[in-house]
Amino acid sequence: MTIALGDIGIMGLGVMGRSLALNMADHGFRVAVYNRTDSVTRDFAMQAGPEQQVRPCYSPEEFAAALTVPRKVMIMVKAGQPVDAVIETLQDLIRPGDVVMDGGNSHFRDTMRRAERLAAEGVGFLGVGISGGEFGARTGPSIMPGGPREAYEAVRPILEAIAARADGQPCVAYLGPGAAGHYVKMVHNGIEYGLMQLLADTYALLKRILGLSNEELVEVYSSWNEAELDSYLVEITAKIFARRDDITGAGLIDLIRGEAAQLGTGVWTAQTAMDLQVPSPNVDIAVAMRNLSALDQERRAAAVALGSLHEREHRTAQAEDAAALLTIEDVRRALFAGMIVTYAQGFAHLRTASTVLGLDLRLEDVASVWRAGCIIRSALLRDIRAAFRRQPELANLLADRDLAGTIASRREDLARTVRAAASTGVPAPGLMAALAYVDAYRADWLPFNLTQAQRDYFGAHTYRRHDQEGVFHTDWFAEEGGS
Ligand code: NBP
Repeated sequence: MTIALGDIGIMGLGVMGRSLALNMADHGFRVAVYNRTDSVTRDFAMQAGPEQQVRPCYSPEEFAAALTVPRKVMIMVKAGQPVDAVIETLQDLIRPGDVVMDGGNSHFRDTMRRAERLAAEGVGFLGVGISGGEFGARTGPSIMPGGPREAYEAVRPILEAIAARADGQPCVAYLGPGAAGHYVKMVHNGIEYGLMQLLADTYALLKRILGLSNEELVEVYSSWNEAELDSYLVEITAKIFARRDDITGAGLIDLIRGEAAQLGTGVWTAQTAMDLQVPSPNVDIAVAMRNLSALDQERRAAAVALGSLHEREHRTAQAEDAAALLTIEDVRRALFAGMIVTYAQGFAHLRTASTVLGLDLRLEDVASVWRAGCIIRSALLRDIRAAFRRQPELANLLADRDLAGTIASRREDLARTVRAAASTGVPAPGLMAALAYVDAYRADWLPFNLTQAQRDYFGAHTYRRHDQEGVFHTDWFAEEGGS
């Protein structure tokens, strides 16, 4: 009996590889699979069952021979050195015209390097960001591919078939050359960090200032998810507060230690934004707060040394007044403003990166791809997409007519919420960063004439003037010496 050759192959049967293979098979594609550890492949083949169009392979040679030519291969292994190891394995088995995709969270600079290496051998290399976790990969992820256009066209029918759908359209689009796909995925994750920080802030305020119970939090976040805040992260937040522990029957959330871990994409987003000189304080603060959350022992010691303002009995009358003024509705409106600001920073980052790194991104397409399937999907992305459709070259979403109107109408809510947080000592750094960003972004005057003067004072770094063209330096010491 001859076995039909695979339409696509997946190397790496971890959480994501397994789910993508089954998703592809569901859509009628024949999938050859290979995993470094054979037992994983065997277990997966048993789980998939004979009716699935999945063909297990137990050597890279068998895997390469099991694919129709030109081959289409998706690497789905841990990012970093494992991706290079897999490419090394494939090197002698693939031919010019084949397409290799890396579906993991690879750093964009690694993707550039790998693309260059494989292009020299006539192999099309696509860096493909995939978001949605295990469930998304199985049922419809958001897919962010970048690389040679012809390589994308070769795999396009498969990616379009397995992607999530929003308004009937697949959440996948060719995003640009080189590492465009992995860059967009990195910024997606940075925005994810920023949004999660905002949600952590709102949880702290609702719990510690307004005293809401877990049951009340379920109701609040569920109702928020019904309107403009409709988003995956708000939805799962409500579900998390509802979850009871399997072992003790208590609310699970209260048993989880508040030490936030991270895998690196948030840090990469903050680092690259710094490199490109794009302000993205909501990503920066989210990374910083995860780091701070891990300093458990230090924070306990500091609570003794500095005193904790969180408990009611330690609050001043003024703090009580600010707390008494805060409403759930304020927090809701502040969160929505914070979300807009966080997306605005992410898209502004992509706008600059596109120019500097030649990614050739259409931000309308990015917003479109993020509408469903991914972790940062939200109803707001429809408005964001509309904004970039109206003005493809929009520098910052805060300058969009509609979104600017929304932010303007929420500024007071954001300020009231931040005021209550500051007065009571409940940290809400995401909301604070968002407010500062809005106020600084719209400011017609900022105090950096002073900064420039200081730089010139101690380092002769020069400055520019309002009243004359050119670059100036003042001999600051002359006056000191003379007086
Ligand atoms: P898993 O941790 O579930 O699986 C890792 C895979 O990498 C296994 O198949 C493992 O093979 C393979 N691997 C390793 Br580790 N080192 C290898 C090497 N040197 N050579 C060959 N194979 C090697 O990962 P995952 O969660 O499926 O994630 C895969 C990629 O997708 C990562 O880049 C991740 O960041 C990204 N991602 C994950 C999610 C998510 O929700 N999990 C979402 C979006 C993106 P073995 O079985 O032989 O050890």
